[in-house]
Amino acid sequence: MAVRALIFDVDGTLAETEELHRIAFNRTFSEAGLPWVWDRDLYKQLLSVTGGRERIEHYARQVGAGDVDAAALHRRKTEFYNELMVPGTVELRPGVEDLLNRARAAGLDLAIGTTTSRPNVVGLMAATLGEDALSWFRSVRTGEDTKRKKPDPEVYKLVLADLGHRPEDCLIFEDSENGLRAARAVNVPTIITPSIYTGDNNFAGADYIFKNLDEPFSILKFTPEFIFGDVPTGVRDLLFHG
Ligand code: XBP
Ligand code: MG
Repeated sequence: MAVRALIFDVDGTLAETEELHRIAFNRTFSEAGLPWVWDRDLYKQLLSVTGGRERIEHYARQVGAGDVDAAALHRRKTEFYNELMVPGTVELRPGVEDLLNRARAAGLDLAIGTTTSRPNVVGLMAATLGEDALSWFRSVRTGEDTKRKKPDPEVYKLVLADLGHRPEDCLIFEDSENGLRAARAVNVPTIITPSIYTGDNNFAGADYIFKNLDEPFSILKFTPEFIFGDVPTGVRDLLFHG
């Protein structure tokens, strides 16, 4: 397996950002005078709807408040999110920065394929790796670039078209079932690192499941039929120092 590109999901994969999203949503609702509070249990359910605006629309329909301006609420939420996204607030998940640096040193292409809004990616990069880190990524495709959100594979199709590599020469890193479905739809080998809200997702079909990218053999077997294949040397050398 000649790995040529690493493609990363953002929320839950690069960093545990969903709590910050949840706080930003709640601040938005409070400022707007809406009696909505998304606690962790409710947010876990709502995360099955990808895309913050779509999530607001979905919830508004659920509670019979279909007349809210979801787009305006989502714009404000993105502002709150990036006010919160300052250095020290969020850390990259274990092993992520090290992997990015080793992949760059090995001459691999890096890419991002995410449902989240572009300002959130810019903010996360600046708050964790520094302003110029976004330039490490040859392709950055976000929620604004797609009509359909994960599990639709549109975002990963855009990334693959940007990169020009064969799907089998890439690796996708994801944290959720929706993300895995999108990745499998474009036939790219997928590494799952479950996140705080996705631990009980169905990851059947993932090529590898790791607790974190720096713990190669703390394999969490989520479904009986998940048979952990041996990590090919090429992948292990790339991901886990051989
Ligand atoms: C996760 C999502 C996003 C975030 C909120 O994206 O589904 O909607 O929850 O961000 P990823 P927005 O594909 O990175 O896991 O409010 O900007 O959508
Ligand atoms: Mg994710």
